[in-house]
Amino acid sequence: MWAQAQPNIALVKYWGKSNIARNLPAVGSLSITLDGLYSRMSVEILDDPGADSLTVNGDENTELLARVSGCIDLITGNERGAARVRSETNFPVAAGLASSASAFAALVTATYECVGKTADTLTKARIAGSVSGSAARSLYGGFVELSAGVEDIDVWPIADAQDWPLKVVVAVTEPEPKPVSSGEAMIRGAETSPFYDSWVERQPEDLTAARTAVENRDFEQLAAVSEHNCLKMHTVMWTSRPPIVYWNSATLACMEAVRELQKKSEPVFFTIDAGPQLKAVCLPSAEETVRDTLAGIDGVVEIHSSGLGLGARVLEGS
Ligand code: 2P0
Repeated sequence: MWAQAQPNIALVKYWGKSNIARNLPAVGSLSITLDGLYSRMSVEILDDPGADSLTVNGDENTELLARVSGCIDLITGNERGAARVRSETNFPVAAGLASSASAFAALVTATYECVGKTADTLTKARIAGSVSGSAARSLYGGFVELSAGVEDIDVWPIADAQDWPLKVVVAVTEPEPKPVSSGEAMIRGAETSPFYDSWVERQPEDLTAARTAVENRDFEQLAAVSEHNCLKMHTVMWTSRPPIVYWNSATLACMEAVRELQKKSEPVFFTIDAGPQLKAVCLPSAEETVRDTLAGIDGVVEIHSSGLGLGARVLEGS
């Protein structure tokens, strides 16, 4: 039995933790769940205790194993048999493409199914989010908002994928894993960037602007607030000590290309996460032009095009 979840791309970003031990985000966020990329997870729990194992696309993976085991324990308790976990993805992992979001959303869904327990989506989202903050959003499809409470997060969908069928073109400029994990980078930013406090303080106004833009299907407003929020997050990263710069020259060339398309009135904007890949969000009418333009840039090694999709789910009959 397999469960599937897709990555989500935050337009208003999660960056910073209010409680590191519980992995509670310091700010709310707003994202879109993709449909073209996926993580699939299969969980089997043996009768006998022993070491858990994890394979990712057929290869043994020890790096993620502790987080995977801990995540399963949150659902089953730790007095359980050894878990055999298999993961399949159709995109590069740990390279700023939100692979941990889709992986942990799929893992929580697969684990509940495996042990025959039921829970509502918010409960699953909170468990996924306690392991990887962004994973909470991949439990839901379409447009998703997460609010950062003092005790726990709240997550809910604000529009379905088909309500506003945006497209996302991902330009991969470096498929290798990133040098600094987002978790570590966030903690460094909170401790050292002079802009961190104002980042946290100003987040509610960006969330309101983005939510209103989604409600009104106002692409220009969504573009303006998303680019602004992305650049503010990267400002916190750049001004951390030591600095964290995930971009490379191709990332900048992609950004410039998006600016040029905007000058020609193409409905497109960019966002960039904790990695050097650029995500161009556009209306369907611009998808082909955006894809062709980004594919032609030196240093772009892969292009993925995607619509918006559903939240995490069990793949029936698998
Ligand atoms: C986001 N990112 O909102 C932001 C934008 C990256 C940049 O959420 O530490 O891997 O495991 O909770 O979930 C990446 O964060 O971080 C992330 P942890 P996660 O999508």
